[in-house]
This record gives sequence, structure tokens and C-alpha cells, in this order.
Amino acid sequence: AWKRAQTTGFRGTEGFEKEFVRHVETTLGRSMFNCDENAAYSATSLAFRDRLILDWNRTQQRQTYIDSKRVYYLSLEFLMGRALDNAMLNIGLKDTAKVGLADLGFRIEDIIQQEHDAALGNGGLGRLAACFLDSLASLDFPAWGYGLRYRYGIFKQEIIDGYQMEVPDYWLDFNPWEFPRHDVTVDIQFYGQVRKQTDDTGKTVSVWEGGELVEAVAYDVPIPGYDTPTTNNLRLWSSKASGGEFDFQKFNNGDYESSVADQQRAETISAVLYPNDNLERGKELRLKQQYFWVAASLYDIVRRFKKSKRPWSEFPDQVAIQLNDTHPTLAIVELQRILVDIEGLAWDQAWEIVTSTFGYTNHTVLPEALEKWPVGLVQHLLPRHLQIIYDINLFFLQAVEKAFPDDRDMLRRVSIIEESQPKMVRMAFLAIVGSHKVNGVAELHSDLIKTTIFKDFVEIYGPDKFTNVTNGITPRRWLHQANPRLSELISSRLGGNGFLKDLNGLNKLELLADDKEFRKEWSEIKYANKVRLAKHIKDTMGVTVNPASLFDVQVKRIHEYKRQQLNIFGVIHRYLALKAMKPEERKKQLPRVSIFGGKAAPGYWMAKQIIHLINAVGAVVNKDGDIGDLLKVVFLEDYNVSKAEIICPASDISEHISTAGTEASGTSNMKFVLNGGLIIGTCDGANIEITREIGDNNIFLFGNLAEDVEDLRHTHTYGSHTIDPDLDKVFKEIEKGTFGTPHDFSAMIAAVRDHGDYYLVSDDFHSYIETHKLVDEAYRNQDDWVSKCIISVARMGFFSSDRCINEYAESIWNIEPLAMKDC
Ligand code: 26Q
Repeated sequence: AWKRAQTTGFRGTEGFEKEFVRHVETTLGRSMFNCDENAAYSATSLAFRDRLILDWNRTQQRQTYIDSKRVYYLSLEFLMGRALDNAMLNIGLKDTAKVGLADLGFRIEDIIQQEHDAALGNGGLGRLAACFLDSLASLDFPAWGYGLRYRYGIFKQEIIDGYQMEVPDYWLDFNPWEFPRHDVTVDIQFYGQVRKQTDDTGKTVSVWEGGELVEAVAYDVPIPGYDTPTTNNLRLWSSKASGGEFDFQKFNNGDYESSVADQQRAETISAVLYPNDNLERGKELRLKQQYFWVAASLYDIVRRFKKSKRPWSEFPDQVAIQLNDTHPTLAIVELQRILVDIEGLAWDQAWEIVTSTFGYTNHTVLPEALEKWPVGLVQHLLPRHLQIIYDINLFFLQAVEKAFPDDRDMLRRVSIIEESQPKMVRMAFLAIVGSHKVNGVAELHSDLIKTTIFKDFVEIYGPDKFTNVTNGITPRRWLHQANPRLSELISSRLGGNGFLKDLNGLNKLELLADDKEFRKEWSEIKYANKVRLAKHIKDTMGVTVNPASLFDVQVKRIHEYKRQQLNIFGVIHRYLALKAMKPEERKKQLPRVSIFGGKAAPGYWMAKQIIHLINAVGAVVNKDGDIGDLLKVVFLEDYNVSKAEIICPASDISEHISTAGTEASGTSNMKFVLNGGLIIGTCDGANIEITREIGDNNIFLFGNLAEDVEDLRHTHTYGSHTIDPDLDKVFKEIEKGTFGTPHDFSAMIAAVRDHGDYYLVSDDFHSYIETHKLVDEAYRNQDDWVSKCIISVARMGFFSSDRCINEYAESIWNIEPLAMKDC
């Protein structure tokens, strides 16, 4: 077995302390007498970073030496959260650090909390990429992530007078987890024009010239696997002006200001993460970000391949590239351009290599989220790429025409170019045409894309090109790190930590579901986690909540399709019901805390209104003396990864209530169940597979099915649409001004009453309320409730991102693990 302590570990607690002191006194230039918690965080991180680097170098050297096939995961988002706790746990030296820090007068929890989240993502898609990196390293797969090093991650959310305010997230002040590689740079070209010329052999070649250059600089982040020396790499690109700090010509001409302005313009490319989640808005800078990152990454990948001196035909034997949504689709075009224009391969040979290399993951069926770019914009920014896109489209449509000679409309429907005003490049279609596999992220979702948005492509390519890989989460962060006491309890009963790398091992817990002593310990841990969250709520929002109440949680990006409005309308309904009761009846009710959290895209007005209503309801309910502990409503500010680590372990019931057919998968549903909470949800995304795994008596499902949504919407628009009577009472209460100026919420109500209720809030309301009654009843029987929780956790093995990564490796990437030899 591999022993970290003998290779890259510390020499015991003393060894750690020595390293700590060395970093405080030399690297940080401080004395131990004025070492505050922040300095202690820095020193601890640096000490652990030193350990990581050794394994990282060894891993990279070995991967290069063996020349095994590697996967490159291209994602514009990596929502990593904090790194220190993760590094300590994965390396296996957290206990050493804990004792060492205590010796030095610090509590390890306080030190961990000093770290600023790496928040380079919006939500599910970005966090999925982070879980995948953890699994890839833990399973010893040769893998790199490629992303952008945003100077500003997702904004910090402040709630002021019940409204969301956005504050920039400047997180790079001190980041010990990244290594600038000032020697690894790539010049990236934009704009300019294309000239055709004939080469010595008489062949016509395209030369892209002119325009402007921006320099990409690599920053590397080590990704440690759990209980393995394998340490992979996440390479993030940062932009700066090409050719050093100044344009010397301008500088010498005395045009100092404009040379500084050029510099700033170049740096703008990697300045900020776009805060839209599931919404596409064709901004030129976003397209620039995409090409900048894709071109730098491909240059890097191709450079490495060329060093190996293998023939081009073997490129797909060395390289697999996974596209995390359509954001990196230009990579397909860029690789084709490199192979044809620069390396001189024939079109067909190049195209064969390209399509064997790429896989594309779709994360949405929402029409407003499907990426499209105006042809004119692509033409202006990337003139040669637009030509290549047109050629790809031409050859593709020719093949389609041949296969479907009688279907003229098919060509219009599947064309990569949408013949609209203005014409648009359909990125999802380009991604499908340029990849060998396309996958959705949960069974329902993968079926839906095959029968709706990509139906024609299934006809064209056959069904085998389309597949499903149900999402997963890493149990290291989402159980072991977030819920150390539960992890320890489980490990004490299963006889070790093995489940953290083989999550199916949890199934042995099922035998303990009726064990009194086990249930008691289980409940105590849940209660302690609720106390911790209650303290957080008190400290940040000033609201006192009783940890003995049922904690009902909905935390995720705010979006109409995720239906936080359904939840808050349900809360108002509960409030009205409580108010209508006689005091003695009221006393019999189960106390609840409704906890919300999540960011709205800054330009998404309706989402911001929803946040406002939640806060307005909280302001009234929380101070209502009739109600007391029976109902509290809290909106937690600035939901992010490190807050999720506190919230998930503290939930009794969490809400995953999207309109059926709209949530591709969802992954927080998995986090909550794995932490011993039950869920209320619609038959959507991964909820369906969670139900299959844990059993339908352990989940609270409600609402209309995906297959009925279309008809219901049709009825709203063309037939009659009557609002659920209980929901109508809720609306009338809002309109009476109970929660402040009614006008503030009139658009939310109108969306349901007057504008077709696209998200079926009214259709699902009754079923939602009734199902919450079942939740209350079930919670009253704590023995049964806890048994359900234990059984659910026992059956969650399937949702490990390890299972998910193994499926990608086998069915899409064709890669094998490369374990490090014992050193
Ligand atoms: C696109 C164009 C321009 C600007 C921004 C965007 C953009 C950015 C982020 C579009 C989409 C996203 C993020 C999408 C996302 O997080 N999707 C979620 O992915 C999860 C992982 O597969 C699923 O579990 C969720 O169901 C899905 O909503």
C-alpha cells in the first residue's frame, strides 16, 4: 500500500510545525508573535502545497514518460470552493495539522475558514467540473482541466432591504494554490483577414493575418487525488497584452495613455466570469473569452502531442477532449484549422481526427440557454473560423441530403447556420457534428434531448452517438469533508473508510436502519449539524431559529424554472393556515424553518423579484408573535460552495421542485440525500434515478410529469386556465399588502394568472401542498424518519462522481487509469 508519510508527508506533528514556522518567518516575512489566523492559514497552505508539488511533479513526469492517453476537460467554469481542507483530507494529513495547529494555539476550523472560495463558476455545471477533477485524480486517470483564470469570480451577494446587491469578488490577493507559469504563454490572434495563396505543390492554403494579438499565460493548480499520490493539473489561462508590458512603439511615441489602455483591454478578456446560469446573451467579450481559452488550450495540447513525434493519425490515441456544454465548441473548429492550415493535413483526414477526439456534454434543454452567435460577429472576430464552420456545414449538409433526399426541410432544421435575421451559428449543432459522442446528464434529460432538440441528429447519425452519463458528486468533499461526524460514524460501523472510494460500500448500512443505538447517534449528528447552521443563521442574518424544527431547504441558483416562487407561495399558504388556527390547534403543529439561498443573474429581473418576496415574507413572519417558532423564513446571503458544506448536512428536507422536464439533472439533490436528508421533488432530472435507487417510499414526489407539460401549456394558452383556489388566496393576501407594497410582486402573480403560467406553478400547487402535509406527518415519527434517511444514504452509491467518471472513461474517452508505482 502507498504510504504518503514516508514519501511526501511531514515528519510527524513536529515536522508540520517546523514547516509552518519556516513559512511564517521566511516566506511570509512575519514573526510567530504576530501570526494571526490569516497568516496561519497562509503558512498551513504553503506547508501542504510543498507536499503536493512533489507528487504533482512525479505524476506529470510519469504520465509524460508512459505517454498514456489523457483526457482534457474543457470547462469555462470550475467551482472549486476551498482547497486547504480538501488537500489535507486527500493527502491524509489533516489530523497531523490539527494537532500541530493546536500546539501553536489555533483551532483548525478557524484556520480553514480563512480561505476565500475559488468561485470560478455559476452553479451546477461548474461544480460538476470540480467534482470530476476530484474523481479523475482519485481514480488515477491521466487528466487535465483547462479553464479561465477570472480575476473576478461569481459576484458576492448582499441582501440590502430585501433586495440582492452584487459586489465584485476579488479573490486573487493571496492564492497559494496557483503556480504562475510565465514561461508557458501563447499568442492568441483576433480579427484580421484571410488570404488565399498557392503553396509550392500548387495547393491553395488559407492564411489568417493581421488583427491583434493577446497573450495567454498559464496558471497551474494542483489537483490531489484522495488516498493516492496521483496529482493532476488544472491549467487556467490569464490574458495580458502581447509582447510585454507596453507597446514600446506607442510608448516611445509618447502615447503612454493609449498603451496602458491597450494593456487593460487585453486583460479584460479574463477579467470576469459571466454571471448568467442557463441563459445565453450574445456578448462579444464572452465569445472572445471562449476563443482565447480554447485556442490557448489546443495550442498546449498540440504542442505536447508534437513532442511525442507520433503520426497525426494517432492524435486521438493520445488525446480525448470533453466539451463541458457548448461553451468550448470553437475548439472543434480550431483543431480543424490547426491540422489543415498549419499542419497541412487534407480536410478529410483532419476531420476524422477532430471528430474522434471530441465528446460533447449537453446540460440543458431550455431554448433560451442554447448558444447561438451572430454570423457577422464570428466573421469579424474569427474570419478564418467562420469559413471553416461554413465548410463543415457544407459537407455535413451534403451528407444529409444524400441520406434524406426527400426531406428538404431537414436541411433547414439541422443546418449549423440558422437562416434568420441576422444569421446565427448554432453551437450545439456544431458540437454534435464535430464530436463522436454526445451525452446528457441524467436519463430523463438524455431521452428528452434525443426526442426534442436533437431529434433530427438521432435520425442522421443513429442512436449510438447519443448516450447518457448520469451526474455524480464527490463523496470526499460532500460527505467526508462537509460532514466529518457522519463520515466517522459510518466508517466506524463499516470497518473503515473504504466507502469514500467505493461508495457502493455504503449499502451495508442498510442493516443498521432499525438499530436503536445507531439511529440515536445518527440523529445526534444531524442535530449538531442543525445547531451549527442555526448559529450561522444567527450570526449572519440575526434570526433565531430552533434546531428542533424541521429544516426545509432550497438552495440553488434563483430561476423561474427551479420554482423558488412555488416554494415561497407554499410558505405563505402555511403562514395563512397557521394564522387561521385556534391557539390550541396551533400548538399541535410541527415547527418549521424555511431556508432559501442562491444568486440571481444580475440582469434577471424576475429572479430578483423572487428574492425580494422571500425576504419580505421573512420580515413579516419572523416577527409575528402568533407564530413564534412554528414558522421561520430565512434567505441566506451569498450561497456558495463553502456555505453548501454547512447547509447540506443540516437539512431535514430539501426542495428540488423544477417544472418536470426542465432541470437537466440537478446535483444538490444528491448532496442532500448523501448527508442524511430526505427530499421533496418533481419527477425531473436525477430525482427520478434517485427514486429508483433509494425507493419511492423514501422520497416525496409530487406534480405533473414531463410528458404532460406540453399539453398543459397548450391548455393555458388556448383553453381555460383556472388558478388553484389555495394559490389564489395566497395571491390575494400578497395583493392586500401583507408583505409590503403589492405592486412589487404583481409581475410574479401575473406570470401565473395572466401570462400562461409557463412553469405550471398553479397546476402543481395542490399536489405540492398535500405532499408537504405528508412530510410533516412523516417527520413526527422520528424513528421511521431516521430509518428512511439511513436506508437512503445506504443506497446512494450510484451517485458518486467516481461511477460517473468511470462511465465517461469507458464509453467516451477510452482511457485507462495510470497508478503511480509505490515510491
Ligand atoms: C452561456 C452563454 C453566455 C453566458 C453564460 C452561459 C452559461 C453559463 C452557465 C450557460 C449555462 C451555464 C450553466 C449551466 C448549468 O449549470 N447547468 C446545470 O448543469 C448541471 C450539471 O450537469 C445540472 O445538474 C443542472 O441541471 C443544469 O441546470
